[in-house]
Amino acid sequence: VTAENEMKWDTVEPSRGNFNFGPGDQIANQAASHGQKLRGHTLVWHSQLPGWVQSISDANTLRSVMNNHITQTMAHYRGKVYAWDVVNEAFADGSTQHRPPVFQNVLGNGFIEEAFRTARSADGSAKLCYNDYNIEDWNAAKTQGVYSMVRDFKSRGVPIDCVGFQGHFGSGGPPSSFQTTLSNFAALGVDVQITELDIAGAPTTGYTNAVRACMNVSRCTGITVWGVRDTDSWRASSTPLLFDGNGNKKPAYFAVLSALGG
Ligand code: 9MR
Repeated sequence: VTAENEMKWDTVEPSRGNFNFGPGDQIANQAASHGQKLRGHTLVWHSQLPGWVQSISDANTLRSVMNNHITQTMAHYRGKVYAWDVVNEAFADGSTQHRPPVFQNVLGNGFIEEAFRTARSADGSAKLCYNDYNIEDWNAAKTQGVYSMVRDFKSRGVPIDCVGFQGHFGSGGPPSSFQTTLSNFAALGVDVQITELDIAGAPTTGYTNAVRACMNVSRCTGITVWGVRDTDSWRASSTPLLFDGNGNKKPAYFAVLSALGG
């Protein structure tokens, strides 16, 4: 289970030092009472970031605000969240570079490393993941940028345990190189997961290909769909999920079940 919005910065720390874990706790409690594993989403992200953080221009202030947010949030969910998206979507589209605002602009290239180091100190048991979209195609610049970062982190002992591939696909499903991408990242010594899967029109072939790519890579340790019913999806008009608006199983549901081995 992943909280779609309830563990994001704007909900968790709407003003400096005032933490609101109520909405996230509801999800955590629901997951715990059903024996479901919980992913934490997300600690450091440029979006759904409150204005008071976006307007910080002093590096020392932003560094301490970022580290405090990570530390307090991970401490609250210690033992409940098995894996955290420590940093989400930090790379710019079509590029090997980080996107500018606000962490990169104010803290520079080292902010991702700092976030992961802080996260390891805050919770030594949770898996620490980098999560992004449009990094499924091995030939994309953004994929190569993230790959270089993970390789660098592993070579220097910066703590990172997993990479999340969001998997928001068009009707064609995953790119043909997706399995290659997953296995190349896994070979660096991290787990890989599909973290936010949805496919426009929910084609059975696209879902089957996404599940197979993960099943074929031994370090691919999870597949999460980004919502249950089409009507609740962030892209509802694309009907991208496994259940329709009435909660009925769609053909893609049965395709996924069969790709998982029944
Ligand atoms: O599904 C989320 C939607 O309800 C929010 O309005 C939106 C706001 O940014 O975020 C959506 O979730 C995003 C996720 O947190 C990160 N990857 C992309 C997801 C879809 O936009």
